[in-house]
Amino acid sequence: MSAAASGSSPGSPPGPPPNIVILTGAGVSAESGLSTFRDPDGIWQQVRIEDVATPEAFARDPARVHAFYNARRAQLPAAQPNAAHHALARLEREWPGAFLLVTQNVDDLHDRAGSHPLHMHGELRRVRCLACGARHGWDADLLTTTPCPACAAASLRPDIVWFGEMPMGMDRIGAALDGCGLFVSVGTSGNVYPAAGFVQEAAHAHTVELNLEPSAGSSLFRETHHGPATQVVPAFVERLLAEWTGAGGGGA
Ligand code: BJW
Repeated sequence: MSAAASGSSPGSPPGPPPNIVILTGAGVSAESGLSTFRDPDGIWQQVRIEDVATPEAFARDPARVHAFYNARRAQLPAAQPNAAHHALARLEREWPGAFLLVTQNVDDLHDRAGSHPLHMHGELRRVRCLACGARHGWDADLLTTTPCPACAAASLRPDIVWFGEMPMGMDRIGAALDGCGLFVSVGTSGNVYPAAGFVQEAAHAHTVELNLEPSAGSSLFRETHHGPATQVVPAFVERLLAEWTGAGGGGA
């Protein structure tokens, strides 16, 4: 967002910094080696949503669902945060206004880069007990026989939001969208709701899409930059910080 776009004249102070909401999707982790969902080599080309990502699939064949998430959890240690994750962590650290990073991703790469994301679709490294409701950090494989550390029932499920389930943190996200002056969507195809509707909820704000290619809702954004996340995100963050804080220069 340029000072001109915010309403101030060239050369004048840009005014108070806008509150920011960033939404990320699988594209931000693609260059870290984690597959996206809907690209030609994406996860939904290998497995059917109906077999692994619905409550009905888990009720029908929990071992199949556990195997899918065990395999994805096991990929995490070898994946490293990339320049886009690091740039967003820097923005969170240095931004003088309110800032919320909302991610649809269930990986932990934002967290490992130093961000404090709201994981609206859950986390691979957490499980939840259907018997007692307790949540636990989890790095091992999960089996249908694994006992809950709190109540010992063999009723654990991945702490993931499947189709038909309510995403997490919706009240906090709604309030942040209402109060934001800048909404930025990074690496998401805009196919899955409610996240795909955030750009319309933030229509009062300056809205920016950073994605490899135009997303399903690209025309809804006021500003778009297309290219790999490791290039377009650091460049965007650099410009934003330089404009609003004078702190360009690529601090890590
Ligand atoms: C790059 C790049 C690079 C590549 N650099 N970019 C009919 C109409 C409207 C809605 C519905 C409907 N029928 C059902 C619904 C609701 C449903 C839904 O949206 N369905 C649609 C498919 C139509 N949604 C739900 O059920 C949600 N719950 C819900 O709606 O509750 C009710 C409610 C109502 C009102 C308010 C609030 C709630 C739950 C959705 C759960 C989604 N779960 C998944 C799987 C679980 C997690 C997991 O296993 O990992 O979450 S689906 C999957 O898609 C995953 C992702 O988080 C999500 C989004 O995918 P994402 O991140 O956009 O990935 P891709 O692959 O689609 O796109 C990647 C992008 O990156 C592409 O654009 C590439 O170009 C780009 N890219 N490389 C930059 N290097």
